[in-house]
Amino acid sequence: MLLFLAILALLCTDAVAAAKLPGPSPYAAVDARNAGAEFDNLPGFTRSRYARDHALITPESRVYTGLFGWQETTAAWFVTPAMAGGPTFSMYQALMRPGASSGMPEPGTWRFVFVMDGKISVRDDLELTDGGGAASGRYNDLTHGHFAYFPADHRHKITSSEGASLLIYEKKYVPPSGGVAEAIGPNPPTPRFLVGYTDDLPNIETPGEVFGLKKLLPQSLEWDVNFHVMDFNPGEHLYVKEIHYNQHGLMLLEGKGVYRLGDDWYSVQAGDVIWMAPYVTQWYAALGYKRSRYIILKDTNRDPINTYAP
Ligand code: UGY
Ligand code: MN
Repeated sequence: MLLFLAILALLCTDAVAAAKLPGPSPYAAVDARNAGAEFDNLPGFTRSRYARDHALITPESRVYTGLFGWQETTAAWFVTPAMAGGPTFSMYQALMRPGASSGMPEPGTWRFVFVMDGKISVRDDLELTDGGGAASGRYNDLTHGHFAYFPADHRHKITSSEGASLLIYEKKYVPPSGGVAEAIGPNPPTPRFLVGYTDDLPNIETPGEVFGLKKLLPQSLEWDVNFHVMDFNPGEHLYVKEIHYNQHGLMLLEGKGVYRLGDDWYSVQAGDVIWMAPYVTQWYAALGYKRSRYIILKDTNRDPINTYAP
């Protein structure tokens, strides 16, 4: 009996070792299955999907175009008000070549920049030609995980001497009114130019949920938006099967998993972008072997009757 168990153990060890060999594997069926998961160059195939109340935009669907006012930069737009469900924000990737510089957003529109790759400098101590904004500063060497918020009509410049990939969100600022204005009181502050680094921020409480949460902007009422960075270990998932009025623009920064959007279920991985309209059912489960991390826009601090029926 002991001899039998010893032989069995040896066979099992050999099988595991064989499965890990770098060369052609005896487990041809397993290899074929894995190769079949690499879809990106299958002619005409894409995981992207555009629906009435959500969209999944995967990397092979990105279309690059010039960006007005920017130098040496191309952009792929992910989310815009042109979408059928009427998002009230834009979300795009800006690819800055070495020596690139930014232009300004549309009037009345704030801009939030998250550095994906490469290095940028930002400054708002430019000569002010429109009378708006306060002179404050220059920040150099912003790399992955750094972010900057530029209030509406606040003159600024983003430059990159060696090139960078940026995730950018823009939205017309909705000032406080009604009950929010009353809560803030007279002479309300306005959102300010700020620069930060994601992993410098503490995780905040998420009662009833398991994921790690960082909010990149202050939570005070002058801000009409926040950006959440959410971390899940493999196997962790949203407990709430969320339905809410807020819209979302999400980029999966790390990991992979399954996203439920409405009645559809999607396999997603780092690099994928998701747009969620108000009220779309949403749920995520992280899978694979590494942490999932995503960044997500959430409109906040405003009565929806002001934001959606102005
Ligand atoms: O805050 C949120 O609405 C967030 N938990 N939603 C999401 O992750 N889909
Ligand atoms: Mn949500």
